[in-house]
Amino acid sequence: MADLRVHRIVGSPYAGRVALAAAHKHLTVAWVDVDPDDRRAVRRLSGQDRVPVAEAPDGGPPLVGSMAILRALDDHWPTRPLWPTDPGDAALADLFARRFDDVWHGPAQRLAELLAPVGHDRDALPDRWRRAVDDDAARLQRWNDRLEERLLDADHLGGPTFGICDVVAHPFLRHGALGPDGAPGALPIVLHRHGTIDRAAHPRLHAWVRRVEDLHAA
Ligand SMILES: N[C@@H](CCC(=O)N[C@@H](CS)C(=O)NCC(=O)O)C(=O)O
Repeated sequence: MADLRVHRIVGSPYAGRVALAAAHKHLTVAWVDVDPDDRRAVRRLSGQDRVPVAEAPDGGPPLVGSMAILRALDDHWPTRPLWPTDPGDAALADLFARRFDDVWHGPAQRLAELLAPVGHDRDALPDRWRRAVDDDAARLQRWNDRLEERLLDADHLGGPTFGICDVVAHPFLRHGALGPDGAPGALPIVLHRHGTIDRAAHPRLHAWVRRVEDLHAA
């Protein structure tokens, strides 16, 4: 029997966070694949439509959203922790995790909403929206530059060891280095084309994507 039962949409980076954390902790997950167009079972289980949703390991109410699931994983299986043990470092890691979705996923989601309807052809957009695309693409590249700087003196985004910052960021950033990789939807395409992590421009970030990928595959 698996350690954890998680409802997900296949290819979702939020479910990817749970998969990565489980791999790190050597836990097994029974995945329940949700049809994006039919959320009735998720609603019955959790009272809302979004996934991932995990059935709580202690028999409590279901855990809704990647961060709630990751926190519960760390509480229930503290070996190979995700959050740093030092409270100050843990607070900074929390801040990173909470802000990541705003500063990184935000621009990528806006790009996906603008570009998917025109087949990812920026030039098919009116002037004003082309400028918005260029601004958000530049934002993603600036964040890649910052993360590259972060890795100048650390192997992982939160410090010397693998942890929650890597878990939060990797499922999104991996597409910048590895391509859409068969994941459905517009987001992976956008992350690949506009959040590109080029080996020459971002060598440390590129190597970090590979390192974390290998951990997941192990
Ligand atoms: N903040 C949530 C976001 C989850 C999320 O947006 N999930 C998407 C699938 S990738 C979803 O279920 N969207 C449903 C909707 O937008 O109605 C998390 O960290 O898990």
